[in-house]
Amino acid sequence: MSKPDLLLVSPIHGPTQAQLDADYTVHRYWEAADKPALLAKLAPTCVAAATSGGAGIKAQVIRALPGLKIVACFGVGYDGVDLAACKERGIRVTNTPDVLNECVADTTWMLILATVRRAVFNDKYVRSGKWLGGSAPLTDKVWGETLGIVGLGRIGKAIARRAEGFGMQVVYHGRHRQPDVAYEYFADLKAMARAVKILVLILPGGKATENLVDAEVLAALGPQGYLINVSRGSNVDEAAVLKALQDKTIAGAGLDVFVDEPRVPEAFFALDNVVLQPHVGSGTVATRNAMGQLVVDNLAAFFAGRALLTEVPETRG
Ligand code: NAP
Ligand code: 8YV
Repeated sequence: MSKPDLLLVSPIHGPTQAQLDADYTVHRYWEAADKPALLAKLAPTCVAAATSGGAGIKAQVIRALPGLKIVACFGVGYDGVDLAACKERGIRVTNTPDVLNECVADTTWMLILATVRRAVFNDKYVRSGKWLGGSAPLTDKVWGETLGIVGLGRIGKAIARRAEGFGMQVVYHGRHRQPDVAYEYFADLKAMARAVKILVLILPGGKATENLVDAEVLAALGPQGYLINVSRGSNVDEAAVLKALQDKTIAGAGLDVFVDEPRVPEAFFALDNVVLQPHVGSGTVATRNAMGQLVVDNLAAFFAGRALLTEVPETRG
């Protein structure tokens, strides 16, 4: 029996691609020299696509595949998917929630500690022999400070739980106050930025949250404050973050995500008050395998006519 076609829009986790290759005839969109010709060839038969949540799938690709019925995203965020185009056509979208919560929270804490306690600066201090000339400068502290979380969802709550071990006061901002949460809620992001030492972003990307952290929020965070972004680069005004670091109008930043990944503005490289990571929030072997398994299982459920495991709320019936 011939295997069903699957359009793989962007590269994803290697072992997951190998699993998909075993079960489907996979067409790698990003590698196709003639993309319109590939889509025209697949139009009569292709009902399924897989992609990373950030790269997603554009309306123009969706329109070219009239039989498309499912888009399986590798990633909990699916800001790259044109949801309006999917909803219009009744195309179902899945993502990979929950299985990555704890590793993304660990990464966030790695960035908080590395940024505030200057782990990268101090590593260079030892390697360059500067220690022989005297002790490294003292740093700010993490323990006992106030942590503001923008997006107290599945991952935000895992970050908050870890803060309890650091004796910190946790506060949060989102569109809604959560009645079952004891942490203080700020409806106003600027007011929260003024109140915290460390501001963590772990909310979805996309148009609704674009440039949420702008120059005004950074000014409110102030010269004693640290910004940690593990959400999406688009959630911050990247030029404003760079300027705030250069002018030291914020104390520092830990950044896992960028506007035009993997291209990072080189001006960041010259600064020792920022710690940079290559979008590795979920990047452990175990977590990426679990995310990949969800992609595989959602597609298998779809083709077997079973309920999808993790469909995004916007396309659920
Ligand atoms: P989630 O459970 O859906 O939580 C999202 C939170 O964001 C909710 O508390 C929501 O609260 C808040 N939110 C949504 N829209 C908002 C807005 N316009 N303004 C302020 N707050 C808003 O999602 P999750 O599973 O924790 O994942 C969160 C995000 O983390 C993902 O979408 C992805 O972008 C990012 N992520 C990054 C990595 C990485 O590798 N760096 C890994 C995984 C996830 P309200 O509804 O009350 O606003
Ligand atoms: C990426 C992420 O999926 O889950 C998300 O939303 O940002 C990450 O886990 C991962 O980098 C692969 O694209």
